[in-house]
This record gives sequence, C-alpha cells and structure tokens, in this order.
Amino acid sequence: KNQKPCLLWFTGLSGSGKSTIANALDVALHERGYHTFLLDGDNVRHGLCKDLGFSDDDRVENIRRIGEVSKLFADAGLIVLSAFISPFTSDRRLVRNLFPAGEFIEVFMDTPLDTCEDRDPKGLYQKARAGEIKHFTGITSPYEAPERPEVRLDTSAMTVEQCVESLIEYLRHRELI
Ligand code: GGZ
Repeated sequence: KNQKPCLLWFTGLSGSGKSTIANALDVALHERGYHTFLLDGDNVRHGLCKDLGFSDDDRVENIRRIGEVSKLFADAGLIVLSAFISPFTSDRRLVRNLFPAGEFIEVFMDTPLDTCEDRDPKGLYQKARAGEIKHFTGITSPYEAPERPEVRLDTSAMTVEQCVESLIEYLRHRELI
C-alpha cells in the first residue's frame, strides 16, 4: 500500500492521552495495511534511555535520542508514531528539523491539566503534589505548549475514535497515506 514516511510527534502532559491515541492510531493504520512503528515511554525509557531521569538536561537528551531513532525508522520507510511529553519547544524544533517539510506532524494533546490530574492513572500527580516526585511536568516542571501544532486534540472533548479519525483524515489530506 502507498505510504510516505513521516513522523507523528505526540506531545502533551502526563495523562493527556498521548500513548492511548498513538496506540489506537497504530492499530488503525495496521488494519488498513500501512507499515508503522510506535515509540513511547514503555519501550524507550526502559531501554535506550534507561540512564536518563527527568531533569531538564535528561529530558533534552531523551528527546534528542528519540528524534534520531524516529528519523532512522522513517528512513526505513515507516510511518513513525512517537509519544513523549517533550515539554520544551526547542527540543521539538530540533526533531522537526531532522525531517523534510511536511513529514513532521506535531500532534498537541491539548487536554486540560485538571482532566489529566483527575485521571491520574498511575497516581503520579498525587505523588507530585505531595512532594514525593520532583520535577513533575505541569506541577513542578514546565510544559511549553506548541503554538502552531499541525494537529490539536483534546481528549476531554473527543473520543479515542474521533481522535484517530481526525489523524487519519489529516494523513490522507496531506497524501501521506
Ligand atoms: C513527568 C514523569 C516524571 C516526571 C515519571 N515528570 O504518564 P506516564 O508517567 O506514563 O508518562 C510519564 C513519563 C514521561 O516520560 P517522557 O519520556 O515522555 O518525558 S520527557 O518527554 O519529558 O522526557 C510519567 C512518567 O514518565 N514520569 N516521572 N518527573 N513524567
């Protein structure tokens, strides 16, 4: 099936839905016969980046490595889906600049902090509020929201299916699939 290599870069707070939507899109693209590769905390922070924590410097290095790996997989012809908080605009720009125009798609998970904190699936916000986790994004560490993302999704207002549908529509519109 015809596809153009590209990188869908999901950025947003913990609990904003990055992994959920990236996983659901991965499944949907597979069902349609496209070749994809998904990178998220589960397969990166335990391996490639297991020497890194959550200081500003470590996050910068985390995103740098992930950007380079994403580029390698795109060079192999895949549609790459990467889901990381990536809180700093400058790091996201560095990744963007690894790709030809139109092949880096920034997907901003614009779910309100209140909703993310209510969800708190791993109890991390509660721990951050209690001071048990330092440098927690949105609480004690900054998140620089993208100003001009290619796609903006708010999972407090849209279902998973609606988010996936709008991403597939975007990819079709840009003739990437
Ligand atoms: C933010 C943290 C932290 C701190 C652990 N700050 O919701 P999760 O649990 O499953 O996903 C979060 C993940 C963030 O890793 P990333 O590699 O995406 O971060 S970054 O792009 O900023 O490098 C969260 C968990 O790790 N986690 N401690 N202090 N998130």
